[in-house]
Amino acid sequence: MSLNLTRKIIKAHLTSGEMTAKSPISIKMDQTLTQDATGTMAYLQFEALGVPRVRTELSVSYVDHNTVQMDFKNPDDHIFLQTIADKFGIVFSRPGNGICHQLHLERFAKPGKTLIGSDSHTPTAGGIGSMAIGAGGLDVAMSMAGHSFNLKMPMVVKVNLTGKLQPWVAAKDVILEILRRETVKGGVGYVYEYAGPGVATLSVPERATITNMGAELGATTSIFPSDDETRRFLKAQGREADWVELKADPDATYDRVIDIDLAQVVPLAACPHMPDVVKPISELEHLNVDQVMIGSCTNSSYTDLTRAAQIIKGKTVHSRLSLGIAPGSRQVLRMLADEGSLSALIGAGARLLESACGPCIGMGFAPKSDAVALRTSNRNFEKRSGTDSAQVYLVSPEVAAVAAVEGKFTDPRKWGSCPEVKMPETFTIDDSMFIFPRADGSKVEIVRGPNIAALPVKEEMSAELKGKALIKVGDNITTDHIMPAGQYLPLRSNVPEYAKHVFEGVDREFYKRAVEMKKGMIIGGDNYGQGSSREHAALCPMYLGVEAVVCKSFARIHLANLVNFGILPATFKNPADYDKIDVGDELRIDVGNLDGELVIENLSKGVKLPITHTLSDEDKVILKAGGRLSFAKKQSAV
Ligand code: MIC
Ligand code: SF4
Repeated sequence: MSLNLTRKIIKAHLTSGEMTAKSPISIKMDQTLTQDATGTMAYLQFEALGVPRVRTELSVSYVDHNTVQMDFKNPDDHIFLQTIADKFGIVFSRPGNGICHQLHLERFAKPGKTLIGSDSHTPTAGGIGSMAIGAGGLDVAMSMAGHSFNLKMPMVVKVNLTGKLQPWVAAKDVILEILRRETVKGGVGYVYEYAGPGVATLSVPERATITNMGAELGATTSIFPSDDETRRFLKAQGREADWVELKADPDATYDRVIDIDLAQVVPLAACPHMPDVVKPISELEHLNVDQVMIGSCTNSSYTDLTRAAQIIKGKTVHSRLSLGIAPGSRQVLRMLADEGSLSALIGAGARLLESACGPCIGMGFAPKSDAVALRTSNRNFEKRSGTDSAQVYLVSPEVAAVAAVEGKFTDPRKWGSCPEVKMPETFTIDDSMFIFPRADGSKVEIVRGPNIAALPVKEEMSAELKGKALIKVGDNITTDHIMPAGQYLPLRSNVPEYAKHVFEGVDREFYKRAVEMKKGMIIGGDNYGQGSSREHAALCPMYLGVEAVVCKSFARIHLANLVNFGILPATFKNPADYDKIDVGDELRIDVGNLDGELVIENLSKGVKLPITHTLSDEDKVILKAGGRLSFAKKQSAV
């Protein structure tokens, strides 16, 4: 039977289940990655599983999110992560080495391999033909311990690329065009598989920009074939031996097809405050710009920054704004320095930021009040930049660089000839900021500073969930709304402290109310929990006594995280019933039989509303046990 690429890789890694759309399957994960903001919790959970050493082909722990060291908390996390990596056989990427997704693409990702990462942009590695999936830290911990990863068999969208990008049009514009058509929830349950003659015209970093932002579609992952271009990239990284050819069978079938003629794509921007609010730059030219940021895991590659350098070389950044640059890795930074591009950027007045996530996650370089900020990153959720009133637009490095000089949105196609940047034949390879683990780590002592708090655990689920509606939110609520990052990132390994900020940006009284009411439920709209993989958006509400989230629909990773932490994820059978619950209403769900018909009873209003779920049999057992960790521990005890 002829197969598309997604089904081929899944088939080669399938450990249980049928490859029928939406049915539960398990796949073996070859590689794992974590970053520091999700990693501390993932490794605490891995430790609790009691496995002496990781059971993957490769596991890497990156430090890239919490690099602003305002006090002991972040450096304490770093040394905890370093020692735990050494003990359990994990490669450790030291702070300063770069952003996890850029680094993984450069040094470790392999075509045809599976990768699970505790970060929603793990699909960046799909640019090299890896089946790379973002998940909560606990799922990554389970994979490190040798367990298969559970998911619903995805449907596959073929993105048929034809033609070639015009000058000044970038890979970023391609994914923005797809977001414009598909929306931030259009990809839930799908893998976006790229095919067609246009694929060969895109370099691996360009492909990775597209697969990276596939996360914004809500997709399970995105993937490109592995072809001669992939081989050239791997060869330039000194890794030609990692190359294998991979493509769909010629008569493979797909669940949907999208056609994109690359030649028709124009420079675009995602406007405040969602990645799918997309407009052509030509319609935004009336807007002055107050800040420009080139970096993040989406557009911080060698070619991205070299092109930006060529655009602004010899000019000065407009007096109205600040330009920040954050090269994605040490490799990128060194090559920029060695080839003179760094000097061109600094000469034009760019402010050099660390090779880390930084401003993308509200860690420094916040815009001024009401600022129009142009960023090459992937998320422009309200308040994420650290400034509540900022208006963040997501654009290509080309558009960003031109705006940095002009001081306003400018269609770059008016700007003369677009600089040509060739992919290097050889990248500067220097792995000295990776620490490779010793063969036997059993004697290594794990260093735990005071910021590493104990793991909270939940008791078994009772047969009846009862409590008040603690909050009622609308559609497309992100995990940034639920569990803000930015200034609170240093609290990631300290749940009791971090939990004080649940829903803070939406409703300042949430924490107080949840503590007073002890138990409760969350009522949500469509695509609840979209965005990041942070499991704290489930773990901290669980810590505050949230027992169920009832909404119109869920984002994939958050749904899995709720199950992992013993919170019932249910959806209204009739979406209009959302209107029949208000904050403060007394609610009840009988969960004695999760296989039967479920209702949420609004005791305050005297109505019974039918609800449903998509839980697998295993999920039901996990929920009953109080979450995946309690379940796994029970299993290993028998
Ligand atoms: C993000 O971009 O929101 C993050 C920070 O990288 C998250 C992970 C986290 O919250 O630590 C993600 O995308 O998963
Ligand atoms: Fe880091 Fe931003 Fe990428 Fe998340 S989206 S991994 S915060 S650079």
